[in-house]
Amino acid sequence: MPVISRGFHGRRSESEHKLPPGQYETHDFPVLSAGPTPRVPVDTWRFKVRTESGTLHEWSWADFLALPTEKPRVDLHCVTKWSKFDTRWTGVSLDLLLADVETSAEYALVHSYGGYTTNLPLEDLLDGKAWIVHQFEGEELDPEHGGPARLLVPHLYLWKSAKWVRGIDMLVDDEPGFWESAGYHEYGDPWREQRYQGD
Ligand SMILES: Nc1nc2c(c(=O)[nH]1)N[C@H]1C(S)=C(S)[C@@H](COP(=O)(O)O)O[C@H]1N2
Ligand SMILES: [Mo]
Repeated sequence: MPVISRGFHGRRSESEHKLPPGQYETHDFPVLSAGPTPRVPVDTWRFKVRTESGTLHEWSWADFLALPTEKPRVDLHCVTKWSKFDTRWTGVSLDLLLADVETSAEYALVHSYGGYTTNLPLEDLLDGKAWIVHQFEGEELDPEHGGPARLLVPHLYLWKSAKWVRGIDMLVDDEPGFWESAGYHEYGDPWREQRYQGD
């Protein structure tokens, strides 16, 4: 184990402080998709929350657009080691979307159009930590980046931010999603470098 870190010898730049261990900064916006980009017309788009008792809460695109928005400015951290600082989004907080959802479940399984899934503790979607976003840098979200709408959970590695989101199931028992079943960490905190199972 090295006892002297590189940062010890000089002042760290502002952006180095924002970089979790093992990450580098990029100014690009890479596209990482496990399959083809689904094209989801907004007139058939639905966002559905299902509780552990089977109660369904459903939003059409018009319902979704009628909700008050927030404009999170956040840093993104991908498990493939790029980080992108100060990205600007527009969307609806999960606090608002889940406000009337009665559940005692502790886990969420997020579903996307195209079949992708990812799991996380329900509390990681609450308290101002997660949004369903439909704009990036003031423009409609590109299909490649998850348009018409994606989940944004910036405090976890970006694979948790499901693109083309279509719903969230509340689960009493945790269930791994797509990458979590393939050996990625079940939680994925970039600051603790939780890339793979056992990290
Ligand atoms: N539906 C869906 N969401 C997804 C993915 C995917 O393959 N399908 N890839 C994840 C991964 S691994 C990353 S790093 C980010 C990439 O988002 P971007 O393509 O907008 O950079 O989306 C995440 N969300
Ligand atoms: Mo990723």
